[in-house]
Amino acid sequence: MRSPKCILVTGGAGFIGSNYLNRLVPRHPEVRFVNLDALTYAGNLENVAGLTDQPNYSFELGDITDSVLVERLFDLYKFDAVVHFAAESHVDRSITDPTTFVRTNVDGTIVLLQAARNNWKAGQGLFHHVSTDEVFGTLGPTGLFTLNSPYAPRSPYAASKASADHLVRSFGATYGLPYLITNTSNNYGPYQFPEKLIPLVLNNARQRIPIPVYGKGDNVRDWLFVEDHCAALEIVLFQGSIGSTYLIGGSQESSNLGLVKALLDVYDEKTGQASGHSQSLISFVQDRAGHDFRYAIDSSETQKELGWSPQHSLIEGLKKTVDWYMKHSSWLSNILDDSYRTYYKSQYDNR
Ligand code: NAD
Ligand code: TDX
Repeated sequence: MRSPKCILVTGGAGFIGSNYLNRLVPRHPEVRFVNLDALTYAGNLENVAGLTDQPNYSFELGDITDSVLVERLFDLYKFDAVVHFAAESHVDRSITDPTTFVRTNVDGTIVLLQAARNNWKAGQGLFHHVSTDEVFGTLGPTGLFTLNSPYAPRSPYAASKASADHLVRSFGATYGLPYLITNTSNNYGPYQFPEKLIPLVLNNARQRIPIPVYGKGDNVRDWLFVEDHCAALEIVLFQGSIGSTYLIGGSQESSNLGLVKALLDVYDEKTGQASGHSQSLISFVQDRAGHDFRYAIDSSETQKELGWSPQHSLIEGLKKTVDWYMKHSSWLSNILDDSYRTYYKSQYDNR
């Protein structure tokens, strides 16, 4: 069991990073957590508002591509670990603006790696890089991503994350940087920005506007409730074997259409509507360019080594998610500003 004293957590005001901090900060009072986040459209201080009074938590506003800032923070806090969530994370945005993805996901990662290299002797410190199963590309109707799957990213987002994974491993081999990499399937749950499928469906259902399903809705994703993901990341941080890659998935596959229908059933039930009431909002729209057909991940080795397994079935996770969004309608309303409306129009008008 390792015992880091001061951890730089990047992107901790985003969806997964905030769920991670909300879980770990109160559970590990002996560890100081410093959340470095640029508060892009996806970052939101409301997500970590409950942590501001915690003595072992601080927030630093800043960009991971700013090497002067990152070096200053290493100097100030003497980090002995980095947990790296910060990224541009939405595939559709990477299709319209790939350059921003390379800047944050590749350039930002190397700035952090260089700071770790400059501040830690070989074999010291820990760099935990949080990555995605999209680096492995797309699957056909059968089979699973495994640790032997070749890298074959197909979207600019996936390519930028794959580059970051390679850079992390190269720093391990070249400079002796102790690292861990986790590649995870689609997350969902509290605090997810309503550009991703599940919160977008809930937001549109709430507003009674069309729910866009790409193509025929037959693409498949493996869904993981974010609390289960964060539980795995916590074990990886304290117990993961240096130089290892852990695949983390929910083993809860669904076609997009099946998922949207199941989610709307939960939504209708919880809002007291007749069964099937919201299904008429489903609208099939032009497919995503280069749309990966299927993701599914074999996390059996991770489960065996870490003694972790996902605790939520898809339906349980969807129920908790709907409850959360219903209780936090002001969180959602605060996000639905002009920039969201502009984004939504650019993605979905005339699609
Ligand atoms: P998100 O988009 O919700 O949050 C990203 C956070 O990073 C935001 O708080 C944002 O302000 C911050 N950020 C962006 N650019 C930054 C910069 N240049 N400097 C500092 N901060 C910056 O993302 P998420 O869904 O929480 O994903 C977190 C990580 O997990 C990402 O690395 C993503 O690739 C990975 N991941 C996500 C999923 C998923 O389903 N969401 C699945 C697997 C892996
Ligand atoms: O409006 C939509 N309609 C639709 O049919 C949206 C936003 C999505 N989709 C489809 C595309 C995908 O097949 O739903 C599926 C899920 O889409 P997203 O929520 O955008 O996620 P995905 O593209 O699968 O990528 C996600 O999982 C892996 C995250 O965004 C990544 O950050 C993560 O690495």
